[in-house]
Order: sequence, then structure tokens, then C-alpha cells
Amino acid sequence: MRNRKNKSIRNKRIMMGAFLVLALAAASAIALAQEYLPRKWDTRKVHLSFNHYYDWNEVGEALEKLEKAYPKFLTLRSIGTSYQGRELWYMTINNPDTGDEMDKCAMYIDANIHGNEIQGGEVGIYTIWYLMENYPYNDYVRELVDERVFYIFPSVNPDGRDLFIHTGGSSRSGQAPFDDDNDGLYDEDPPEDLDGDKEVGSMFIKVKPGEGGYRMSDKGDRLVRVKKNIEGKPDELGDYKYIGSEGIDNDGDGRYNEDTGGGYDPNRDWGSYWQPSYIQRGAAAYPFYWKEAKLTKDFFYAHPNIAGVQAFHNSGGMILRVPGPQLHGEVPMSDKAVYDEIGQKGEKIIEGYDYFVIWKDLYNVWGGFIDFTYDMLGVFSFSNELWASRADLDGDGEVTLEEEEFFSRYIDMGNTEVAMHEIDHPELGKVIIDRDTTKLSGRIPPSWLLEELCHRNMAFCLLHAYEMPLPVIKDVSAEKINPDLYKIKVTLYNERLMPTLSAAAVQHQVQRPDILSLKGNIEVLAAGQGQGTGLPSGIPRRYLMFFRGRGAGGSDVTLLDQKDPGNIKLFNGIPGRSEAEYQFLVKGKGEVTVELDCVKGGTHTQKIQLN
Ligand SMILES: [Ca+2]
Ligand SMILES: [Ca+2]
Ligand SMILES: [Ca+2]
Ligand SMILES: [Ca+2]
Ligand SMILES: [Zn+2]
Repeated sequence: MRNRKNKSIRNKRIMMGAFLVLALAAASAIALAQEYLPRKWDTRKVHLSFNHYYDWNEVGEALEKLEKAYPKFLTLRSIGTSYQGRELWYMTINNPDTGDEMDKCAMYIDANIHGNEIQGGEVGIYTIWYLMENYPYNDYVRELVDERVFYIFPSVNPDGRDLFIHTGGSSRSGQAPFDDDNDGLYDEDPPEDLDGDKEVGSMFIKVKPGEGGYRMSDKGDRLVRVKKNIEGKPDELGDYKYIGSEGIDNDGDGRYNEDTGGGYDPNRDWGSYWQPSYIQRGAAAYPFYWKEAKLTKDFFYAHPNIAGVQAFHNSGGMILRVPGPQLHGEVPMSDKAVYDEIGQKGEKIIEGYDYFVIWKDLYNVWGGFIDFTYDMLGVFSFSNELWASRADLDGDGEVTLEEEEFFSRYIDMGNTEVAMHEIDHPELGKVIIDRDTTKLSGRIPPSWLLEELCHRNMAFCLLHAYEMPLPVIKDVSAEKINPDLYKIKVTLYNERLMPTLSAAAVQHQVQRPDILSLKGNIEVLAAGQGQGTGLPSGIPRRYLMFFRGRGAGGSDVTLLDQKDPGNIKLFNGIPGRSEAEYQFLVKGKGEVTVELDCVKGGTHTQKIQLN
């Protein structure tokens, strides 16, 4: 746990002073550029609130409003409908002036696959809004929007989202029928919000002393479990009995709410280390069983330009990476280096969050979404568990019950409390609904802390997007060997952290290699790879000196054994923050076009004259 003590006032003043100087310098730089205006007090074109949770209609309206305000950059589409018929909206952010969508690396952001984990949707809307509103004023934002494409899905489970917001229910699941209790009936006994307070509470009835497992607390404001003695027998006489969650016994079997809408886990449905439900709770009959997962998977196969994935969940304040199952084993060194750098920076960007490995620090997940996107698509993928309690008031890393209560009463004004109350139950008569917290606590922040959560998590996604590959042809040169024979040297460069093919993509053969080709009135006799080229960035370069030497036959290139030396496949892609050198032996004259074609990073050409 990290120290979250405030900086002293004095430090703050010094920082403010420095900020003013910087701001003045930045303002004059922008004025010189004359292309973009300095930022004014309130430049916003679209007024959206980020202290508010959006239901699915409101999500649609917000997205339409944004698209209307920024039609050049934004395109709102749907990949299809959810089980209950809601559109699965996604927003594409692309600047057409800087190239076609498929020619740029794309950052995919989704949220809410678990129906009651909603606030990633607001992060998505905030991200679209922030990038658009700040494009004219902010260099980093402009660079990202110009270089990258974003696909933002505010919810891939809108049925679960609306159930959470509009009914008392709270479900991880989608809402396709599912027989939770294996009696051949589907969703036959869901809970009901009998008192209409948009919460499903816990029901208790009064019984004779000794017949119940609960008693009234000494303060009389809640029910508490009776104490048990050393033999495990009740030490006190309980006179309240737990019946079940709020609702009626719809099917009259004596049990309350035993089979609610859905009941499966949409994040155990993906085709990587998938396991059936007797091993992985919540799995369905086979991978991609549910409609929403199938549609999302098809979207990925239609968009091989996706090079970064963020899937938002809640809660706990975690930046999770693969692998989900321990059996998978650690990821290759170079991929781990990419994950570690982004994850560790993320811990600084998002206050109070920890960078974790799913199986090691949380639990085993079989058939998880980001394992699919990493293993089967080779895409670097994170899953943030949004929202960590802010009630650690003394900053010792622990949140005690007293701190939680203080936070709730004096900071959050008790907005997230439901008092114990009595209702008239149609079947049971007088029923006690125990004191509880509302759905506006625990999983999601109080709304007044939502905007900060949106901003910091967006900032993490933007770092991820920034570090996607950015390959270019850096240099092409030719050396005449004899009147009809040339050596062409091509230097490729990838400025950013991620390679154009992850080690997972290479090892699982799930991504077409990059292709480097020469076109012209020429014959390419041979192609070779320069020494050290293709060295993955995660492997410490200092080790290389121990292995240095001459390639086969005394040359400083390694000849490539491929069908067509004028059209070579770069099986390992271009590593992150590296140059990669290739050489070609060419017979002929005239103009030669060198073309680099990357699945993740687009097509680039450069011309050279042989004469
Ligand atoms: Ca059933
Ligand atoms: Ca069910
Ligand atoms: Ca209720
Ligand atoms: Ca029942
Ligand atoms: Zn989740």
C-alpha cells in the first residue's frame, strides 16, 4: 500500500508557481504555431455530466450528441442487439485526414460485461468526450487522435446495465434465460423490489426465541447473527429468521428467488483456456455460446488493426493483466516487459490501484475475455477493476468499519444507506428488510467521485494507446556493386513500446507477419536481416555483447530462407523502440518502391532510384 499523505501547503505553492511559468511558455508556443487556439475557461461544446450514471437510453443519447457535435471524427455504430434487443453501441474515433481506420493501430475499450459493473461505461463516454473537447487545445490528445483509432463500447451487456439501474436487481449475468437450479425451468423465480426503493434487500421474519439465527442489535438499528459457543451451538436466542432476498416465491416451491434472470458468467465464455461449468462456474455449453460474445468476437476478427484492449470491471482498484489461468504459465519475456511498463505506470496514474496478474493475485479464470484477446489475437490486454474505497482516512492502507461509517456519514452524507424497515409481504405478512447499503456504494463510487475515476482510467487507456506500435520506414539507401547489381538497405523503425507483433501473436501464429517488399523493374536475388534486428525489447540488450559475432559465411546479415526475397515476411515484426535493418541484393535499374505492410500500424512506402 502506498503513502497517500498530502503534500505540504508550501510544496503546493512552489508547484503552482512553476505551473504558471510553464503555462505562459506553452501559451506563447501555441500562439506561434497559430494553428490552434489557447484554451479558454470553458471551451466545451457538448455538456455532459460525469457525476451521473447513464442508463442505456441515456448512453445512446450521449453518444448521438457527441457524434453530432464531432461528425468528422466520430462514427456511432452497433454490432447488433443484446438478448433483450438493446443496440450494442460502439463509437469509432478516427481522424480521416491522417489516414484510413484500418491503417492505424486501434485501441479497443469496453465495459460492463458483468451486468452490475457499470461505471466503465461512463469512462468510455468520458474518453470520447475528453478527446474531442480537448483536440484543439492539447498536443498529447491531438497526437493520440491523429495517430490512433479508438473503438469504445460503453457496455457489452446493456441488459445487465439497465437491470442494475432500473430494477432492484444486481447481476453479473446477461439476461438470456438460464436454469440456475437445474429444475428444467428457466428464470422462474427472480427477486422483486416489493417496496419500490430500487433495492433488493434481505428479508427476515419474527419467530419464537431460539428459532432464528438473528437478533436485533443492541442499538436496535439492524439485525445481527446470534453468537455461537465453542461447540458451534447458538449462545443467544435468535428471534429473527432469514427468508431470502426481497421478493415473492413465484413458483411456490418454498424457496425465494432461487432462479433469477440469466445466471451465467459472460466473462467465462471466451475461446482461450475455456472449461465447462463443473470446472469453471458460470460457463455455458461451449465457447462463444452467448450472442453478445459472438458479436464481439466477430468485431475483433473484422478489425485486426486492434493493438490494445481494455475491458473495465469493478471493483477493488486493480489493473489486471493475463494470464487468467495458472496453467497458462507466464507470458514471454518481451510481452511481460510491455505489460510491466504500462501496468507500473498505471499504478501512478490511477491513485490507489495495484497492478496484478489475474490468477496469481486474484483467482483462476478460465475462458476470460482478455485471455482470448491476448492468446488468440495477440493483443496486449488489461482489465481494470474500477473503484477502490476512499475511506482510508488515516492513510494506513486499511479501511476499518469505523472509517467506512465516518466516510459514509460525514463525507457521503449517508446517501448510500437503507435503514431497516418493515414491509407487508403478500405471502408472509410483516417482513423486516434489514439495514443495508445501496447499490451506490461498494461496486461503484458515490457519484461525486465518478469523474475522477473516469479521468484517471481514461489516462491509463491513453498511455496504453500511445504505446501501441508506430512503425515507419526510416531510411532506404542503395549501394552500386556493379553496373547492374545493387545492395538496398532498408531501416525500419518503431518508436513506441509495443512490437508490431506480440510474442503471443508470433508463438500462437494468430497474426499475419509484417511484409516488406520491393517493387519495380527489378529482380531481387536475396534478402537478409541485419544483426540484432528483431531482438525483442523485453530481453536485456546488454546480454547481446556476449553473443556478438559474424553471421553465417562471414557476413553481417543473416540470409532469409523465404520463397520470394522481394516480398519477405517479418515473422517477429518490428520490436518496440527499435530499428530493424534489412538488406536486399537487387538486379535491375530504375525506380524501386519499398513497401512495409503491417497489420498493426498500416502500410508505408518509400521510393529510391537505381541508376
Ligand atoms: Ca430453474
Ligand atoms: Ca436463471
Ligand atoms: Ca426494495
Ligand atoms: Ca421459488
Ligand atoms: Zn467483472
